[in-house]
Amino acid sequence: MEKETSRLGSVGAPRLMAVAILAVTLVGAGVLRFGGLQAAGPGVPAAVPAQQAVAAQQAAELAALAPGDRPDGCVQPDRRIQLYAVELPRDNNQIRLGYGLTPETASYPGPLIEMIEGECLAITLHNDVPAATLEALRQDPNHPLGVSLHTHGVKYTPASDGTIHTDSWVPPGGQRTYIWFAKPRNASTGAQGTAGYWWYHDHMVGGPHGTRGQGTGLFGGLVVRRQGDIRPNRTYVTAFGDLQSINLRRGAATDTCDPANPVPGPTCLIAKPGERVEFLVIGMGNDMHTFHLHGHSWADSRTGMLDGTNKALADSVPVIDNKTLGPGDSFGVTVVAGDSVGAGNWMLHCHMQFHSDQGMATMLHVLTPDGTLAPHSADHAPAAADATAAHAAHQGSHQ
Ligand SMILES: [Cu+2]
Repeated sequence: MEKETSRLGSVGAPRLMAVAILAVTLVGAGVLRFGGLQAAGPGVPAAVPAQQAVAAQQAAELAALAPGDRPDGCVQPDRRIQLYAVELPRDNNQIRLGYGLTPETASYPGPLIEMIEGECLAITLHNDVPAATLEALRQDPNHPLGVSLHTHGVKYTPASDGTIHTDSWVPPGGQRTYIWFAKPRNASTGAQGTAGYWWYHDHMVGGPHGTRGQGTGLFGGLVVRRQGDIRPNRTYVTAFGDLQSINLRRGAATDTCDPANPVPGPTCLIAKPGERVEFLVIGMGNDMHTFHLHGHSWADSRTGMLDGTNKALADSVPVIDNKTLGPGDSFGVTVVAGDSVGAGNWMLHCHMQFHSDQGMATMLHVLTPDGTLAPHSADHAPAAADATAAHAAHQGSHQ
């Protein structure tokens, strides 16, 4: 408990620097990546000319954007990152795509993008997905082949909408810059700002709504924070989707932690006792779900943990351990891992019972002091093969 107290005691002071946060994303794994131009450091002289050329090209590209391509209040992007859409290895012969800050680090879900209110972000999307793959995913032979980047929650103009009807998509081999503005709250006008938990996704692959893009992996989480928000130690994105999936996986495939040497990632949700663990929960596809986590509860707030000792505030925000999620919804959940209960394996699942029965379940592993998983005996979910069979049976009942 001593460790936890000191950790929590230190969070009262704002941790965000006044400068725009770097292109740092913390993807479930807690891995820090530096995106965009910052990635290539001055210690690599050979890369500098190329880097300068890219910077010059991007500066020209941004300068060419009409003023109307920037939302009101976003004078210049404070920060820019590169985002790559790529094809990933198949999963049970299913095509998998992913976004990454580099082509090599693409994943599903894609990188967590963090913004702070007031910040303007330029994201250059590169379409590295082979045309043949996009063709295989196409639902209508007349639909153009391309990918896009569409987001929720923040401000953008039609040029950054990422849809076919605004012609803001990217053909194979192409690139396009999207501009997002995390507009701050304005108490005098009543504008509520953009702080909160959002998601981004393709809106192009397959057909005009990007249904096949999301369904094959082109999605990720977006968090807009405020100065002074209590920062998490780790963030995991959990997208609940069709086929009883969490991040497009179900059953045993949702949890591949090595008990002796667990490596955090989309299929290995781990935390040390006392860490603030943030889940960005996304509803994809067509079904309703619920997000339920055993042994933990959270304040159902807009931007995470509540700060301070304001009783009226604390009492106005419900504390819950289960939350309903519809298609397109997103919210955030921040818990103190193992609070009062220590190391253990805590089920995280959809509480629509037939969904969890069919494999919509994984675990938050609160680690032992030696960094391993606490022992647990029975499997929490059916094997993937069983889940597939159960799913097939369920889908059959819907035909
Ligand atoms: Cu569900």
